[in-house]
Amino acid sequence: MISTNRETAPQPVAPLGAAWVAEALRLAGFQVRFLDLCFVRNPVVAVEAALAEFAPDGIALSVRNLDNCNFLAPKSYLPELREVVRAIKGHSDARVLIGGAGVSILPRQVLEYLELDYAVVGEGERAAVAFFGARDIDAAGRVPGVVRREGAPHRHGEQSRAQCVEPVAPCVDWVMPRLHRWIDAGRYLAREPVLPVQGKRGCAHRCLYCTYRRVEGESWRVRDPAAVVDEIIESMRQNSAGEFEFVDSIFNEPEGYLELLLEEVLRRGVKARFCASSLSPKGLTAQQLRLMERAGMTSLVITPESAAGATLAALQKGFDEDDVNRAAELLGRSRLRALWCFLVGGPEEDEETLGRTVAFLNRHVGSKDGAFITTGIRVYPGTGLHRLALQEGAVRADDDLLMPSFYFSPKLTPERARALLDSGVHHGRCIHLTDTQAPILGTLRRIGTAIGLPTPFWRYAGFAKGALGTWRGQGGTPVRRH
Ligand code: B12
Ligand code: SF4
Repeated sequence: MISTNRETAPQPVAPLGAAWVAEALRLAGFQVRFLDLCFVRNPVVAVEAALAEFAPDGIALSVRNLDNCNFLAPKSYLPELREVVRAIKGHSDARVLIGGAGVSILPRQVLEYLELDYAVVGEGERAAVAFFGARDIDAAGRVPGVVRREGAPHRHGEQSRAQCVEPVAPCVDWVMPRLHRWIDAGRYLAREPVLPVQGKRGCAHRCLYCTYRRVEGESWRVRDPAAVVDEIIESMRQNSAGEFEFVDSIFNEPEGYLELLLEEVLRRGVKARFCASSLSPKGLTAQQLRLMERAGMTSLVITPESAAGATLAALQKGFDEDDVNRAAELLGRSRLRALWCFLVGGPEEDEETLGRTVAFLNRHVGSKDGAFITTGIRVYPGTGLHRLALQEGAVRADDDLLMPSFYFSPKLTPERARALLDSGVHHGRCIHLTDTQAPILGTLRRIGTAIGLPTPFWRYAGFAKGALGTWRGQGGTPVRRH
């Protein structure tokens, strides 16, 4: 298993998905070696050395990110990945399978670009076991969830699976990912003392721009809370981790699950800190926030994306301005630190709607909180946003969208949006996506971790602004491809 992700901004993230698939392969009886490319100096050299040492029969490539989704400073990770794939092909005849979130979103395009034959869409545990266990490459290519590149070897007359991009059958029998077995968790913990944990997969909503359903599936599938807590306790012991981030698509859905999970944390007396990478404003209650505090949650990321009704409706978020304001009132009265995420420049965004978001930022992002601003929205095939972007001429019909393409409302410009935010928001608690890519932040994170600064690190954004002074400006110009 090769985890190919080398991005370290906004922070290096432990390869939980790759570890999960590796563990499933191990439990199925394969002898598995894990190569994490995140911190290696030269990925091609590292891969060649590992191939020489281990000589695998099968190679699983995990690709989390395709690009940085940054309209103002876009960067694709695929050219570097292609070098890695070429090194693999040059040194090994092993059966290769590629998977991961990035691959699940654009499987055919990724296969074409990398000149690989087989990819998995969605969860990898079952598909990888079946693929590597298949008696021949023909049978491997027919495993549910596996997508085949056009022209890849297959039996005469058999229907090509290149068009079949349905996610693999739901993973009902969850295994435990056991990060400690696969990665050097200490290297991640030295940069931010938090490890990821996933309590559920899927999302039943259909927001206009979103790809998560492609990666995780279209319905909620929750893990037994006891198993999630077992994993946390084991990770505290094995990795010496004290804080965990729930990376579920939405932490407070489906209804009732967060209560079961956090009650289990309390029942087992787990003394850890927790945060969550995505909460919906919809249906949030004061009781839930109190339970989160009691269970050890100290911060959360909440993702309204806009505070204006018209933009929320156009993004098909399934909640309105009142829901956002009500959630803000509740969070404002709690001890939890909230990072409010906004996508600026969505459909229907204009000076009026952005003005409502600016007013929200001034009113509700208090001294314990922060706001994270992303300008422009990455367009992916098959989404409602793609259809809209085609109608409005924001992307060309022949663009396969593998290289980053973005939507930005025709009623505003990114420069004007930034000017409105800079002049309208009366505090320094807004973090822009481009700011998080400043290399100096890596050093600040390491220092923060070494001296034991309390998390979340985004709370120090105001202090880091000086260090960012020289960096800002390098990534301020939007890139329009069409
Ligand atoms: C939580 C999250 C974050 C958190 C991570 C917190 C943490 N402590 O880990 C934060 C906010 C930090 C973050 C940052 C970024 N993220 Co993010 N993130 C996610 C999210 C919501 C969940 C990721 C996760 O951990 N899932 C849980 C694990 C278990 O699932 P998994 O990795 O997908 O693995 C499963 C399958 O993919 C598959 N699989 C994985 N590997 C393999 C290998 C093989 C061979 C096979 C067969 C299968 C397989 O099986 C696994 C188990 O079922 C996803 C969206 C999503 N729903 O997937 C986006 C997502 C992965 N992020 C994305 C991006 C772009 C980023 C950033 C680059 C954004 C930025 N510019 O800052 C950074 C990069 C950070 C980095 N260093 O890599 C994109 C990637 C797509 C793309 N366009 O490239 C996604 C898909 C969101 C999106 N826009 O659609 N992210
Ligand atoms: S944006 Fe969030 S709520 Fe909407 S479909 Fe995606 S994961 Fe679900």
